[in-house]
Amino acid sequence: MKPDLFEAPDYYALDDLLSPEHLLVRDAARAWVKRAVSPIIEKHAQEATFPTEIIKGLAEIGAFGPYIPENYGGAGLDQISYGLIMQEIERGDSGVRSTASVQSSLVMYPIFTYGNEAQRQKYLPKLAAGEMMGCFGLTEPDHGSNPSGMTTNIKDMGDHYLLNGAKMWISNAPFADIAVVWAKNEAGRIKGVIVERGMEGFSTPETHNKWSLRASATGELIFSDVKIPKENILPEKDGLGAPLGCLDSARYGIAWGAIGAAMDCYDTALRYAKERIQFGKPIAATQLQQKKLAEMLTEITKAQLLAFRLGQLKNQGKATTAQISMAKRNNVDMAIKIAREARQVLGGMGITGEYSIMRHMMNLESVITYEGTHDIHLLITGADITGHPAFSS
Ligand code: TGC
Ligand code: FAD
Repeated sequence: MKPDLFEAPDYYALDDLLSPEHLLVRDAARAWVKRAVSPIIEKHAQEATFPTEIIKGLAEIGAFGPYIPENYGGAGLDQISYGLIMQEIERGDSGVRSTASVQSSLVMYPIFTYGNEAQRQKYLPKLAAGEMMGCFGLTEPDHGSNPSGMTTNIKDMGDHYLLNGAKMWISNAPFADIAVVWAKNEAGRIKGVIVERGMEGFSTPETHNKWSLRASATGELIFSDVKIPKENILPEKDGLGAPLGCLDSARYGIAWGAIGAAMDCYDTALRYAKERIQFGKPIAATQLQQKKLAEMLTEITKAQLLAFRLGQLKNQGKATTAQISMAKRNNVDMAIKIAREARQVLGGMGITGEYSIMRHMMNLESVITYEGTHDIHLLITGADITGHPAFSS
């Protein structure tokens, strides 16, 4: 792979709106990605292996629980810093950002928000340090966009629960030490359960043959009469709103993350277009390539402003689920379109692993599907503005 010469576009001087702390956090993450992710990521993607060697570095840049308070091991940062970290990591690879998103928003967030003090003390510091890794099980083979139909269940056996069922498409599952799993109790109420590796009847087979997120480990969670101690139930919230609350946080991070992937594609295409000579001049001097590049930068700039304003609202506790959906949907769609255009700017070279663009493009096919598909986010906006949810008849 070519050396990482990335320079971030900032056409509307967004850096002027960032605090010294935001800039410090962003620049540290940016430098770490150049140093630790760019040199190794293409090989991992080609070989479909998860880069375990970066876990410690992710913890060190504060990517595990950026907004979790410091007394639980988190970085105690605000939501814009969280977004900037996700942007920089996804600039390197969406799969690496996935690992950070899952650990922070889908494992640490529910334990912090819906857990009791003993659960927070037991899990959060280790998760923040990367000494323990987690995954999040909501999706099932027959219930993806519609998680309320889940059949994974817990049965009260007096001094413990019995967990049965299966989850699929679970990021980090093959190596996670714990899983935050959503299951229905006998009353049909959705509860959060912390399942630990090693519990009898719990297995995590890996999902192979992915053409997307190849440097992220994906798997199933299978529960066959798993004995769950009562203290492993998240006590403070139940119902579908509990996992959906986690998704709000993760989707917000993706709205920023996608900008990183798009920036990397744009920057690569711009550099290539200036260097590549055809018909006696750089292709950057042709109107058609300028149209592509100018439109990419316009869309990135709009996405940056959307994410920044959403971050302000999130910091004030005012961001709604529908606003988050709009940003996730818009920014991922923007990124995937830019990846496709940028790939064309590089001609044949665009399909090789010498450049990051094709990897980003394939990764973004997962990003546009997970955490709510492109269609589902449109329907969330539609329901919000019309008052008529159109998910089911
Ligand atoms: P609906 O009737 O709308 O809501 C059910 C209950 O939940 C409440 N609620 C929320 N609460 C907190 N935060 C939110 N964001 C909430 N949204 C809704 C709601 O008020 C209601 O409460 P109550 O008390 O009235 O019961 O639910 P629905 O069944 O109609 O579904 C709505 C829909 C389709 C939008 C939802 O199910 C959905 O978002 N589906 C998409 C599923 C999804 O995003 N799955 C993601 C799985 S995790 C993942 O992909 C990780 S990828 C990780 C990585 O690698 O980065
Ligand atoms: P389906 O729900 O079957 O949807 C198929 C198509 O139908 C989509 O285009 C969808 O938009 C459309 N559709 C569905 N309902 C409607 C409707 N009412 N109206 C119109 N169109 C509709 N899940 C987890 O729980 N944890 C994870 O860590 C996790 N990681 C993932 C990692 C990867 C690489 C991938 C690919 C997925 C991951 N997921 C995870 C699962 C992901 O959230 C689901 O794939 C996603 O929610 C969509 O569910 P589905 O694949 O079952 O598609």
